[in-house]
Amino acid sequence: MTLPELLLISPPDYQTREFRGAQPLGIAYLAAALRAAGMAAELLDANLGGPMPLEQVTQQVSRFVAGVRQRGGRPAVGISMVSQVVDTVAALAEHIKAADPQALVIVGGYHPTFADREILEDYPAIDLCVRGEGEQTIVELMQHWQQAATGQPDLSRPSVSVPPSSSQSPSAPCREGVFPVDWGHILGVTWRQGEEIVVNPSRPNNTALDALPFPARDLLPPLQAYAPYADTVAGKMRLKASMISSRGCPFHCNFCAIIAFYGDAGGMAWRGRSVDNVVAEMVELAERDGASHFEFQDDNFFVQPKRALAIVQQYAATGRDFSFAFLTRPDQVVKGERYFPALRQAGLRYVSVGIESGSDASLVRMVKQTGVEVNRRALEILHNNDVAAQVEFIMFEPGSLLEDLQANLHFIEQQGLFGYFPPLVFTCLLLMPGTPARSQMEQERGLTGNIHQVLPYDFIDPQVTEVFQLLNDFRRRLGDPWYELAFKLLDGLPALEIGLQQEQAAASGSISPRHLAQLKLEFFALTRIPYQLLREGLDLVAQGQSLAERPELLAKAEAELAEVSRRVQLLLPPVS
Ligand code: B12
Ligand code: SF4
Repeated sequence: MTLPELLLISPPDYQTREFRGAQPLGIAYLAAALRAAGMAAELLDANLGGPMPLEQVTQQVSRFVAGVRQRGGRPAVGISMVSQVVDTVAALAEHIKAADPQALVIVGGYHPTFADREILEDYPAIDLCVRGEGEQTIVELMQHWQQAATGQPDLSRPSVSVPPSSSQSPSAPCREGVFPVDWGHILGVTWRQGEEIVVNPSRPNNTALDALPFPARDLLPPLQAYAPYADTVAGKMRLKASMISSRGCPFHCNFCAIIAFYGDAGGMAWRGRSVDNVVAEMVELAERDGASHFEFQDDNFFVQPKRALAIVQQYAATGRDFSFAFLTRPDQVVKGERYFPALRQAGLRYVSVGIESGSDASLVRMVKQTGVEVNRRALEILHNNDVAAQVEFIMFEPGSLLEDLQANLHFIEQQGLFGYFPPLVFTCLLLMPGTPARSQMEQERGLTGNIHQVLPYDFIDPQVTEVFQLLNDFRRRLGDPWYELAFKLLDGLPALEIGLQQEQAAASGSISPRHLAQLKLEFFALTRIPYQLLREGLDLVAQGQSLAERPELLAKAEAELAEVSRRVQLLLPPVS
């Protein structure tokens, strides 16, 4: 195996408050593919334990680049890029080029798939964009990079070159100062040829997912370094492993980037790994890494309920103790109702379910192809089967009217979600690059904006704007202390509960059940605050009052936050 010449980075995300950290599987899949092809890579997860300061990331990158140079190699750095981290990645790329102008800077993932040309136009420090799935592309890129650097013939290069999709002249060296390489034969790559940007044809979606090596998790920090799952059903903390058992989704929600991500390459929208292949990875994760909670991060794990059940039942047949969770849609929960008793029996603890709205009109506008009644049934089925629902919600969307907000809040109240954390009331449809909603707003409203940013829009109903503003003010003024306390309790309570269960088993009760019950009530008192604010704001606006003239609403929320914080401080010491 050659020495590592490539550093793959999952860059720090300073924007997303709810970002809690999990092993970044994208770069781990790339490293595994490289390893299978006889090449090595180093991985850097810059979100472990919170976003790493940029200075620290650049120090690590500088060390890597200098190390490769010392060995006489030519460094390359690959960075994952969702639309949230464009500025950070641009700064990082500039740093890399400043340290070594001939280092190769590659970006891949969602944003480069939708904004490849614009990235190369706007960020000269980035050399290449990889569109779509990256395993085969990164292998071909690194083979070609190494061959080009050493002057050896490139064996990965096809004898007949693939016709480019955009107009371009035959291969010519890259612009000055950058090591000249012709990338014209590699599918799924957008690159610079002199002053021209060349968009190579897309790489078809991988339909043989079983052939992919399992993600190279050994190159990432161990599972112990990430937040565990507090399984209060089994009364134990479990090491949690994320997994991807399938790719793509056959639906078309207009706020989702999945379709454009895989659609660019054409081919099947949804592709699943075989049951045997998924179970083999679970066994490896259990044996090598000690995982006993599996979170299936597939876009939509429940497209084939029979397959989903077969995976967990086959794994259960190995005799291992485990729990699991997955992401899906409410209509699939309803269609797959009969599978839930067996899924629960196998260890299902929670399902992340795309409820999105309590308003049928909003659901239609978001092309969700569900309905409020389906949403209600899905939550009922989960509840009846003792499976927790992780609710995905979009409180505000471009077409929201006051009545849609009323319907949303009514649904939240009816379903016992008043106080749900992370807060449903702050959620807003983001016109992210690659989403049909963004293209629709560009066409219908003539909106234009920087592709590297979420496209701003106005609500059509000015009363909705007023309510939105009130919640934004809450987040701006009180967000930091409110989130800090909420996360402290969210993380602490299940651990305390398990501690209590275990201590009771050992007949020594240093944690009082009364304290725990009080803390749970305080958590609820805390998380209700923004919901209550929305309720009061909505009622006033519906009565025709202006929220700009009601500063006491926020003052009341602030006082409640201070009061809950004070009570929590009094409760925490005896149990911490
Ligand atoms: C798990 C997950 C998370 C986790 C992240 C955990 C982690 N450490 O990775 C959490 C819950 C924290 C999260 C948060 C957010 N997420 Co998220 N998330 C996902 C999810 C469900 C799975 C990601 C995954 O592991 N995929 C599997 C791997 C194998 O695929 P991959 O990462 O895309 O990598 C492949 C290619 O993209 C490519 N590639 C990727 N990086 C690179 C780099 C190079 C150099 C190359 C060559 C190739 C390459 O090759 C890889 C292998 O084929 C995806 C949807 C999905 N199923 O993909 C959404 C998704 C990525 N998330 C999305 C969003 C919007 C967010 C948030 C902004 C949500 C929010 N508003 O808070 C935040 C952003 C945080 C952040 N900076 O990532 C969007 C991205 C859309 C966009 N335009 O960027 C997606 C697509 C969901 C969607 N339906 O739209 N997310
Ligand atoms: S069901 Fe989920 S993954 Fe599928 S298109 Fe809708 S939001 Fe995207």
